[in-house]
Amino acid sequence: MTADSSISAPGTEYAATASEAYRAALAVIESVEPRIADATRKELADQRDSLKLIASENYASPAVLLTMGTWFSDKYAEGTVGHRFYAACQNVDTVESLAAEHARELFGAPYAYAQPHSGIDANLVAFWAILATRIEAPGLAELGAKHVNDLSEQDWEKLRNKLGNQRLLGMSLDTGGHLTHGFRPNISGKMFHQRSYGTDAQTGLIDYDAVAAAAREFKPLILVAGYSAYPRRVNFAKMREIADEVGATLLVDMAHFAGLVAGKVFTGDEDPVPHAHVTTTTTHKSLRGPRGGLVLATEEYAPAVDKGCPMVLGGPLSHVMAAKAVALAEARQPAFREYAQAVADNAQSLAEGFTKRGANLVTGGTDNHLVLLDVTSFGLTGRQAESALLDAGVVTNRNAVPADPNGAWYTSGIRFGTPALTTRGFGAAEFDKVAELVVDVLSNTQAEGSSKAKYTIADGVADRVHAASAEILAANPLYPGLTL
Ligand code: DSN
Repeated sequence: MTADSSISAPGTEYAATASEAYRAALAVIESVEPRIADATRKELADQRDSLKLIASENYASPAVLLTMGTWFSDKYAEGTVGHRFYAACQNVDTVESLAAEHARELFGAPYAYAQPHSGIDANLVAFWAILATRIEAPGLAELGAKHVNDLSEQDWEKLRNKLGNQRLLGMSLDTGGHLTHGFRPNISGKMFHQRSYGTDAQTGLIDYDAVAAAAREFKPLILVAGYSAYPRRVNFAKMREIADEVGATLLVDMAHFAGLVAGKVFTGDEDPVPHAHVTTTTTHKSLRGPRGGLVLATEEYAPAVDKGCPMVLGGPLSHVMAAKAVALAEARQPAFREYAQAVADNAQSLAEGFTKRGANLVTGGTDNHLVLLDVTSFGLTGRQAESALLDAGVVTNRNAVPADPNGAWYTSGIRFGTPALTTRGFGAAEFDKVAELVVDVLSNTQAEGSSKAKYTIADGVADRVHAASAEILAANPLYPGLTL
């Protein structure tokens, strides 16, 4: 199946009105700090002129972007809908209720929490909601207390030690897991005793028997599924079976692929929401909303998630919650399903484009929105490949591959994602061309001596690739009709 390159960018129908709004906004900013107005114009020009292939980025619609620039930014609203620590939150209540309602309807979740400011915040809320439900609440009941403030210093210290002495099993960073899934440099690795499951050394795929064996041995309180750089789908029904067998809570972090869940590309066992106890996501990646986070939960965990503020969060970003509501409303439109399917189809096309040109992909391909290219066959590190591609106007990010000999800084891989360019209207043919351009750059780039960072690109290659990509970018404009 190939993508339909007629998928139209959101906001085209009101581009003239959005242009007026942006021109007015930039004129106002110009009068106060012209350098910010300049940088804002330049950012749009740069995004318009480059091949954005960062798997975690997208282009939100003008409606979503404009929603963030309002007076909701000025309002404090700690607490939750109808139960705030501040007065005059009636309009924030409307916004937060709508964001949650759209999220519940879109994902078929019993409960949604729209306050997290980011993915890490969403995961922190989830961790503490699970700890509150499974450790704190029974601990209080055992001590005959209703609230932590009713405990003696000694009892509170015991309970605190218990809360800080729990186990978490998640996917390893080098096989595609995320920093917040228990890695020591991140707070998740400091809060929990952590262990990782990886992927099969031959196939690169998750080995569910190995995950089950690790879970039986380690007995985690929380089993985390989800990834940032694994180019394959996950069977969440199997993950839930494993969690149930060892008494773990299944937390799925769908930050990367929420758009494919919303667009019904991932259904049945591949849809995490009916299987997970708690599901977290960002809203700005394949979901194409504002930068932010979201937590979905079963009835069991909902009351604790609803206390995300004050448990973990401060005042919610009400202007961003409003933009989440707008983006989620967009994602409920039939056009979003076409978009999500095109994201997945385009990733196939990109992967096939690489493979037929002899490039080496982790797991041999993809069945989600991302492709992980092992660049060692080009004699390069990920760092060198990322920089050379950027010189040619191709924006990607370097990424570790499983058991990466070059570590997490230099890496041996480049991660590519299709959500952003699919929003611009790229289809299968354009993604095949992207593969050709990437291979052109990498096969004409040489590492300098033993350096893991320095490189040389053959003369004329960057210009050739710039020119070829300018043609496809012009045929698929970003924000068509939007003029500043
Ligand atoms: N920074 C995100 C990504 O690129 O995958 C994850 O936090």
